[in-house]
Amino acid sequence: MDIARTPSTPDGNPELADAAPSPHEPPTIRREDYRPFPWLVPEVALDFDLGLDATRVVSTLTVARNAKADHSSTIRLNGDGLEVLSVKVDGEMSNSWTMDGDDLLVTLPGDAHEIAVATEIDPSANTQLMGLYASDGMLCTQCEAEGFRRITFFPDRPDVLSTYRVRMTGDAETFPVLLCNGNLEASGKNDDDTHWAEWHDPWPKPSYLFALVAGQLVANTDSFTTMSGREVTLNIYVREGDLDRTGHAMESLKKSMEWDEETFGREYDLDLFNIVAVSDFNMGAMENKGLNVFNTKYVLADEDTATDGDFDGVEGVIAHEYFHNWSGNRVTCRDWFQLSLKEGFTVLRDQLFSQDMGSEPVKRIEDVRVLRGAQFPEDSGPLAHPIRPDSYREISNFYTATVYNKGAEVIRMMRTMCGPERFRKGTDLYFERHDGEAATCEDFVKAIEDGAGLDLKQFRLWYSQAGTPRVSVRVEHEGDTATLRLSQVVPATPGQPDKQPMPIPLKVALFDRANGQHKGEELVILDKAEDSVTFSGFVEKPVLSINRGFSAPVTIERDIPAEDLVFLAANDDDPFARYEALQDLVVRHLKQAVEGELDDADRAEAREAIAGAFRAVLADESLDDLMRGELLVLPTETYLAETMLVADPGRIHAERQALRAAIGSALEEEFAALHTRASAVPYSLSAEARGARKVKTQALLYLAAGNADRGRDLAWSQYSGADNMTDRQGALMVLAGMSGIERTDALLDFYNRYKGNALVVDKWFTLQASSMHPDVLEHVKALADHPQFTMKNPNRVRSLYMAFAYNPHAFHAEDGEGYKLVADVILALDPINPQTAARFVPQLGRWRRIEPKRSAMMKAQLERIAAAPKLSRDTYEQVSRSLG
Ligand code: 0A1
Ligand code: ZN
Repeated sequence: MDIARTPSTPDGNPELADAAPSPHEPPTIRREDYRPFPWLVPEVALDFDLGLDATRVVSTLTVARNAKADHSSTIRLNGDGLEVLSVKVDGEMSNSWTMDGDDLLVTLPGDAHEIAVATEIDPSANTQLMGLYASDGMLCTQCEAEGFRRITFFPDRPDVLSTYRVRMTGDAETFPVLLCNGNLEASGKNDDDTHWAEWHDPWPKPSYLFALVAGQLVANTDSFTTMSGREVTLNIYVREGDLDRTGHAMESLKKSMEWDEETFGREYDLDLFNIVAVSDFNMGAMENKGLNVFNTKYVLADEDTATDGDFDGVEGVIAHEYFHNWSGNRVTCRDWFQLSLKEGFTVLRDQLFSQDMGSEPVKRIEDVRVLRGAQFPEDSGPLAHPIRPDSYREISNFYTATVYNKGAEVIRMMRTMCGPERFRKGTDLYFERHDGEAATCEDFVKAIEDGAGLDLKQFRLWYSQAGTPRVSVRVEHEGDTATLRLSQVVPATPGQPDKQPMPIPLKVALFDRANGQHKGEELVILDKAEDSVTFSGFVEKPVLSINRGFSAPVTIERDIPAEDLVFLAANDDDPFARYEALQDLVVRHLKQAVEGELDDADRAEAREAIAGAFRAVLADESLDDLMRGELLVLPTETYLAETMLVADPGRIHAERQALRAAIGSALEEEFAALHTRASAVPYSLSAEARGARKVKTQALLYLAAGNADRGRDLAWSQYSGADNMTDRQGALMVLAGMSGIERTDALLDFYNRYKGNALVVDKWFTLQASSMHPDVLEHVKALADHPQFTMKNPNRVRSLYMAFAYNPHAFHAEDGEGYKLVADVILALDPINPQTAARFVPQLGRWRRIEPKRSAMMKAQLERIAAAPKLSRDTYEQVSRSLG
């Protein structure tokens, strides 16, 4: 998951956005056109004769008319790039079939039949990494969303549920391990050098949950006893040299299994749970029934090669995929428009899990930072869509921060409105009602409504309306009464010019400024365009703390003086609100500075106030370092740009850097002392030691900005003395943004130390592409010629180019070269891996929100891409929406 982006030139066609649809325009699929499939496919038998360059597949489908659907005497079996070798119906060769584009249509005379289709595919030629593909000498699959049709002909839609019996045969040396979903029922050797295995998955599933893996793998094996006393064998399969880095993933898996039993009452339902790590993977991981396939990035971790953030990533993704066994697999989606049914809910589940495993407030801050960094820009741009979209051309483009992260926020709001106990009653009812079914978002809302006893009639608008609501809030005070005046606007988004007010649950507290206390938190639900709430017992005007815990995914415009923000930053007992007050203080200052509203004296005064607030954070002994580290993070350039109608990335970068330097020099001794204190804490995975590592690198960043020589020296000593990747990467990040021989030496040392470890080499590329160094663009161009760079591996492409595209000062280079580079990447990658290529488009798609000179260059690059012949469906859709 993880989660998951282009151009005009003299040869571009400026008229393209208005031109008539091209003959190659991919069709639009609409939610309202959903119809049940005319045929049921209760059983599937697959026979694979495996080879890296040629794999033969015979699929035998037991089909029966679906009494609940319109009648049709043909069955449409989706295919994608497949050739038919033979078709049999009820055991006899058949010629009552035709092709409709890539799909196979078979005419069936009766109500129940058996169809057997043979095909042959070339996994090594599959660079899209969808369907069956070769990765590093092994074979693996990725079928969500529409990859199964690249393996065999099938009604490849999530509402067709079947039980699968799979036989695999392959060379015993090349493929010693043969894995599939469910349980291994039999295996054996043949007379030649091949062997075979037969797997059966008793749980009916849609084709997107099918998986197969074959290759030279070793397993870390463990077990888990479920709440009803069943023993489940757990395996994490990796390449031989990686086995000693699977411990954290295994611990995370066992914790996830236990937590889901305790928190949601969900027990695992097979005797075997397999995870396989592969190095070529488009996303983070995949929840195939009983056989999760993972990007190595989310399995392998040890202290020498993985940062604390990587450890958290492994724990979160392991949990996410495991939780899908109920929210996704036992109850799946009726159609792809319902994707948030499984993804929003599962993201919420993994967030709650991680909150329970570590620090709840810190996890909440991190999740909100992801939402603001990735989802808010999506919601305010040309690609905005509701969490339950109404149409798409390519479903891969809808695995978005909106469907995942905003989807999770929407369900979190339901939970906030009813409380965890009632929410649990709602989810219990949902699982009970829909177990074994392909359900809709509406089914989920209804179950929460009935089970938790909530009225969600108006709340359903969160599923259909895109756009981040803006809430304005003001406190008025008269006599002993404080009145909270609230209003909301849901902004227009593509295809949705007019919006209705939505219920917005806001946790609020009113602080008495004399004693720094409040009389209790209240939940205010703003469900009208404008409303007000009164609170009595305030002799003085109180200080408002609102959207505490980020109770609603909205932006708050609060009319509050800077002193009150400083007050909240020091006194708020809600850690999120405290973080928010500091962020607001910084955002407010940087906006004014960027927009030219400050003279030198104003600027100095604001910087002093901010440095003062930071000083208080450094000195506050009631804070733990994990939280202190969060409070010290400056809002990102992307988030700052998002708060402005039209942003000037150059000015944002300059002002933010200058503020960091000002804080760094005002608090130089404090940061140096913090660095010394934190450096004395020995390595462990305890919260204390993790917190120390976090503030240590924060301190370095500020020191380097305030006093370059001192920062560089300290970074070098942190780098060379590091006994773990968190410290080493943190120091290298600081050095990579600076000039000097230390930068070159450290980068060279890092590469030589880790050049055999692909995940760490990815870090080496990323550190350079995402650095604050002024010559990033040149560095990235040179790195593209590095012998370890390849366009065929998505992790490597992301490590260099995605890091660059999301590095605002480099991407937004004044001469437009960053835009051109990203457009070149999209065009070069599109024929190899369209899914990954399309993920670069949204960055260029931000052109309307950027100052005019850069905006024109961004748009021109989008037009250059649009004019290219033979664009994939993925990239075509993203580029045309971005220009539309
Ligand atoms: N369901 C997975 C995400 C996923 C989606 C598509 C993929 O195909 C390339 C892979 C993974 C999840 O939410 O973890
Ligand atoms: Zn998921």
